[in-house]
Amino acid sequence: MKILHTADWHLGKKLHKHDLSKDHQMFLDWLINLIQEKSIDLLLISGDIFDLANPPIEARTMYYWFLRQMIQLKCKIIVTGGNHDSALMLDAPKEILQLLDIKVVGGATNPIVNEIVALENLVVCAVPYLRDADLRQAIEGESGTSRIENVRLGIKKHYDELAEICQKKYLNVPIIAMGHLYANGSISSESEREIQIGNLASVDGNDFSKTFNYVALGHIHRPQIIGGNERIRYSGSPIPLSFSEKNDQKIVIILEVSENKIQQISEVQVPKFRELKLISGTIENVKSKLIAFQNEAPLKSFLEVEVIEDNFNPLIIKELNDLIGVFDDENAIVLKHKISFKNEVKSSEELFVEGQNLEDISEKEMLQKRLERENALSEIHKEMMMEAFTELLLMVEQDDEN
Ligand SMILES: [Mn+2]
Repeated sequence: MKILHTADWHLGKKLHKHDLSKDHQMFLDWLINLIQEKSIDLLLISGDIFDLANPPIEARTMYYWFLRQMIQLKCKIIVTGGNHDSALMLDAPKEILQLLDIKVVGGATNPIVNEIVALENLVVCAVPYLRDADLRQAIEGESGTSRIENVRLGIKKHYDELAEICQKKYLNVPIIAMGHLYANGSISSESEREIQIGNLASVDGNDFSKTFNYVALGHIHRPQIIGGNERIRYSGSPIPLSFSEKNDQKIVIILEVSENKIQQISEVQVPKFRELKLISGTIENVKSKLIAFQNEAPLKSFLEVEVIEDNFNPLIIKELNDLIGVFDDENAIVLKHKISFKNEVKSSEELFVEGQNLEDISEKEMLQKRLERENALSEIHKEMMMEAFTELLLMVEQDDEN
């Protein structure tokens, strides 16, 4: 039996207002081929299928189109919800999808045993992203040292309960757990939204019971192994979702199961459908680099332009804006541009470099910048405000999703 682990597709995602639907379509076409070629029997998608709780129609169409291809290939699917997904939206068609060998677990289930999928010779604990309310239920009557510790304990307890059920009920079969969470020591990029109290309540690799022969994680967009443990992995997103991922090699993971054991875990590289590139230097450097730019990927490149000059000169700002304004190339699109002057005296009034878009600044960065201007506040007060703000943000986001 062959299992493919992927996560964080973020269908419907836009990068600086530019639609990534072509990137997604190319990935899905490639994935369908791979599943056919390698005769994959089971596909695990560990959360963040969609980028938004209420995704655009095109993204939903793409999702259902893909599910249909899997039915034709006789590949079973297990889909779990991520922090970007609406649990209710994902769950809405689950009854009918179940009939088609597609298991959907949008949000934590009650009873928890509904998260367990028993297949021939394999058991999957399909754990979705656990929201605050799910965790509060889990640890009711118990108290850790802090709210952060409680979140960690709640997650651990959820997995421990599933492990216990599996130990009793399923003997001598490999057991896989899915999850959408922030694991301790993982290296994130700029496109994940912070979860579980600003990532403070991280789960440790050792928190996962030894009962799980493999833990298929989602949430972090860079593929990685957790705590040096080969059996706990993030597949990462299959396409870059921010400029910070421009140099990442994207992958999917294939597990081979035979004789009731996971025999092999291997990575398959996802081809680069689109180049994301930083073009940096003086205005003259940037001009010549833009003219000389060659695109080798099938889709137009996305460029980030950064001009760095020594001395402040408003004419250079104008020159850059004009350059970007008329830049029209069949190879590339400039998605963002900015300029900075090395010798410029930084005052609190010029908090942002010229040309930085508001959408590139996270809510927390904005508050951070604002707090930097508050000389009367102590560092501790600033930290407390930031923590309270982080909690509020999380509440607003979770409200949006439900
Ligand atoms: Mn994600």
